[in-house]
Amino acid sequence: MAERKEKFYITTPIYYTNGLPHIGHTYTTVVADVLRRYKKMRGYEVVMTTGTDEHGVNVERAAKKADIPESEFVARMADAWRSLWDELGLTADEFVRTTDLSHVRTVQWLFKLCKENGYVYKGHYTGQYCIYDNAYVNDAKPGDPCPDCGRPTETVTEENYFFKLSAFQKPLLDFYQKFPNFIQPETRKNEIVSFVEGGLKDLSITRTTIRWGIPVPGEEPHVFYVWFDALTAYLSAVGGPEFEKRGMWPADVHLVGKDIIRFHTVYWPAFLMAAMLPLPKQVWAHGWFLMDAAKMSKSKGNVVLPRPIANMLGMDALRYFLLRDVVFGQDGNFSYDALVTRYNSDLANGLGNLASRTAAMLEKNFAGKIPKPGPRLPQDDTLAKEAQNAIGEVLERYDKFEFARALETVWSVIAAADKYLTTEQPWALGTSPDEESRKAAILWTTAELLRIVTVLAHPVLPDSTTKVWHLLGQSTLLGATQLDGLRWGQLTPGLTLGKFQALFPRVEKTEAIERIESMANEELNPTPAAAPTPAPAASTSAAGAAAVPVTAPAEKIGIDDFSKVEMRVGQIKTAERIVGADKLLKLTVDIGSEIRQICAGIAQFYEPESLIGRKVAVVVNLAPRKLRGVESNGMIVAASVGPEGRPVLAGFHEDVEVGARLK
Ligand code: ME8
Repeated sequence: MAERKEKFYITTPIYYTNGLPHIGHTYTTVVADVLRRYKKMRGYEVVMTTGTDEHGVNVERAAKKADIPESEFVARMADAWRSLWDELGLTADEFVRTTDLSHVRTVQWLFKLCKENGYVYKGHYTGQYCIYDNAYVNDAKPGDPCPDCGRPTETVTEENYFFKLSAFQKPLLDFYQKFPNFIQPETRKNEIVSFVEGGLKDLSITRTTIRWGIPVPGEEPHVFYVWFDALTAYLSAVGGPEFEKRGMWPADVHLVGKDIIRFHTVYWPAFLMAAMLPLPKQVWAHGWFLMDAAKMSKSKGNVVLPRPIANMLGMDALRYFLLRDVVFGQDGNFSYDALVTRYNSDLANGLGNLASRTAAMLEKNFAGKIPKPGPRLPQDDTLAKEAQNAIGEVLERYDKFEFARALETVWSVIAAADKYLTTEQPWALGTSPDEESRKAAILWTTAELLRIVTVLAHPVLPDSTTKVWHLLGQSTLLGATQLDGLRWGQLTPGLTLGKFQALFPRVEKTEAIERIESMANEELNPTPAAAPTPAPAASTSAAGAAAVPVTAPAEKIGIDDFSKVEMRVGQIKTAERIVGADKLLKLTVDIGSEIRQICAGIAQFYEPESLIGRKVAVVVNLAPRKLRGVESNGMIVAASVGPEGRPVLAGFHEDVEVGARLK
């Protein structure tokens, strides 16, 4: 029987459902995804989990405001979180919802174990509570603000079940000492150790003032207090009471933001110690992404959204920026300017340019095949050594969660290759046998370096490296490549290059930022006119309009209504594709009185060049709007054909004058 691989279990926090993911949540989830891919490439059996934290007062209030039952409210929110993660390629192996029955059972089971072992008792508690952060504020007096969010705390007195946290001061301190890597980074560890040394108070773990929570069996109206409920999700995700069967618990790393480190390094191990269950191996607390020096938060309204960035620059670009620009563990400022600068310099000019140059030279000189290298010169060996050394260095850095430094090393190899090409100038060599042989050595060396870089960068840039992998003629699954077997010299001569696919088209900074911001604005303040993904409707429609499936005959309208729509004959002057919007073409259209810029959702069916000069029907009095961040001033009319709604532009069989009105 094959031996079971060593396991690695990674978690992200389970996120609150009172809003949608911003860059901060995306950061933690991206890091988890990078680790998941990396550990697989190191031969581990990996499970990564995320999920939603769905109980508590905030949800009760939000559901009431939305006038829907709590269960429906959280179901919608959980769907939205899950589908955004899917869209961004951040699909976890398990997605836990705290309203899942399996989770409910796990929480009740954990409570029973803690109670049976004598660590739970009933008492009364009065304290200042922040309902936004779901936490009592220790030592706060009535009227004091919450130190985290600054909003007023509320005085709460109630009968609670208490957890004897005070009994765990010494066991926790011993544990931190025995496992010095449990809390990362080191600075956070010192903080937690002094907090625990300062003494621990018992903790209220049930509430009677909240309805929307997991019931304490036989003790209604007690429901579990959020942290006892939420933290247990890590165990529910991998089997709950039957965790041994699945073999994934304990977690190898809980990834969290520094805001919730105390819950993870004090409460959580104490609960598990009380229940005599295995403890997680590590809690890694990263810093915050700040916007204008303040923590990004939904309540402050200073959030950056991931989707517009992914739409404009690609998800790989966002992943790269998040990991490259900030030292993992420290706070970092988010700026679109820095994002786009990195994109152009490191991705478009760096990796993208090296891949396209190499492919073009191989195409031209070796009919699109990897050549057999001629005799090596010392400079080839120097580059080879640099790439080979980078392998060990990058793995070490990934292992230490030094993502920025790992990428820095990979990019130093890319820079060395650029320099090598500039010095060796393969394009200046002629066609004599010696020169051909030298060319082969140079281009094989460059392609081999590109292969190494591709494998090393894969955990961070999964999509673009997969394209480069196929470009290099590799037929294996890149994500299954084992990093431990990666060596210089494994690129087989004779392989035929795959199709070149654009990786990171250069973008103009101001325009890119404007479009990202505009898309974010559309997402935060949706208007019916601003359809996020234009798709043709199921009947005659305007290309570029939102899909409105026609299920019943349209309501009859009078001529007055019809005459409100001003349609004119237009002639397309220019047409181009839009970076970051696969379905849209940007057109300029002469409508007689002026030239208009109009976006049309026809890019998958019409080549831009084929449209120049074509006469089309244009709705000219439609309010201007932005599609994928590009201004569109009017709408081109098209029929929508077949099940996939292929747009067919409406046109004229006789010559018509530009600007003529359609009636
Ligand atoms: O705390 N910068 O959920 P939450 C970096 N449900 N990371 C950030 C961030 C920022 N500006 N904002 C949020 C909860 N995060 C609880 C957790 S776990 C058992 C229960 C990330 O929706 C970071 O990982 O407030 C932080 O810890 C988490 O989102 C908080 O998410």
